[in-house]
Amino acid sequence: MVIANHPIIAKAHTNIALVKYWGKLDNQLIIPQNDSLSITLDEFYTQTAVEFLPSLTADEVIFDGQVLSDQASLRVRTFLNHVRDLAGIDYRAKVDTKNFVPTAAGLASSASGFAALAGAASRAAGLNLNRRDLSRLARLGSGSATRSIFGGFVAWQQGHDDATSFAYPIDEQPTWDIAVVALVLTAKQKKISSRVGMRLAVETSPFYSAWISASQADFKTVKTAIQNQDFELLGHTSEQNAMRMHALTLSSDPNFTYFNADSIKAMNMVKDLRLQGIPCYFTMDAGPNVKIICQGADAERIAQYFQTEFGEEQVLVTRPGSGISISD
Ligand code: 2P0
Repeated sequence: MVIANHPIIAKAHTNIALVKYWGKLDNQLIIPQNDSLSITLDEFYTQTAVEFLPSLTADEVIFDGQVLSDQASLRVRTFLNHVRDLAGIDYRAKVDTKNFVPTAAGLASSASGFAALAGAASRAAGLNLNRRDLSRLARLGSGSATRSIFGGFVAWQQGHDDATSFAYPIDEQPTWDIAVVALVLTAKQKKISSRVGMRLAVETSPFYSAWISASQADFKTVKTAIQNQDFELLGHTSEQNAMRMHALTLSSDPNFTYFNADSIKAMNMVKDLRLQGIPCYFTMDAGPNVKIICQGADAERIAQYFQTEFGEEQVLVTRPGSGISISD
C-alpha cells in the first residue's frame, strides 16, 4: 500500500432521508435499528482534501478556512484513526474541508462531511475501497454519511455488524423528474444533536418498537414507489415516516421537539397546496427546516409560494445529485 504524495480531494453531496434512521443498535459501530432510504441532493455538498504527511506530529483540521481546536476536531481525528488502522499507517494528516451550502442555510450536514472525508482519507492513505466499503467506512463517522457515497435514491441496509451494514444504490440517475424545495427557517445550531436525540428515543420512548415496525414497512413501500415511479405513494409514505420519527422526540423522556412555529406553518402550507391540487409532501430532520418533495415541473411554483411567506433567500430548489467523486 502506497500513501499518496499529494492531497486527495473528494466531493460528496448531502442527502435527505425519506425513510429515516433514528436509533442505533451499536453506538460504536453505528449499526442502525432499521433500514433507511434517501435522496442525494445536488446543491449541497462538502469538498475535502486530505494528505498524510510524515512531517506532522498531530492531525490538523481546517474547516471552511478555520483551524479547528482539538475539541472541535475530535470526531474527525477519531475517524482518521479508523483509516490509519485500516491502511496500517501511522502518519498524521492535514484535512482541509469546505461546505458548499448556501450561506448559513443550516443544511450543512455530517452526511456529506464524513462521506467526503472517508473518500479522501482512504485514498490518501493508499486504500482503494469500492463504494460499498467506502459506505461502511463513512458509517463509522456518521450514520447518514453511509448513504452519501451514492447518488440518486439510496438505501442503507441495517445489517447486524460492520461487514453487513452498508449503503447501496436503488436508482442512481432517476429518469423521473423529482425535486426537493428546501426551506431555511433557521440557521441556528440545534439544541439536541441527532446523536443524543436518537439515543433518548431508543432508551425512553414507549413508541420505539412501533417506530421500527412502521419504518420497515415504509422502507418496502418507498422502494416499490421508486420502482413504479409512483410519486404520490413515495411522497405520502415519506411524510408519514417523518412524522413518525418526530413522534419519537415528543414521546421521549425528557420530551422535546425539532419543530418551531414556522415549521408548523410550512407543513400546513404544504397541505394547502395539496388541497389546491399540487402534489407535494414535507419531511423534516433533526432541526426546524422543512423540505418539500415535489415533481420538477411544480418546483418553481411551489418555491414562489413559500418565498412569499418566508423570503426569497430562504427557499432553495434542489434535485437528485451524484455520488462521491475522488481525485487521483
Ligand atoms: C437520517 N438523521 O436518516 C436521520 C433523520 C436526522 C433525521 O441521520 O449519530 O448525524 O452521526 O449517526 O447521521 C442525522 O443523524 O447521526 C440523521 P450519527 P447522524 O438522515
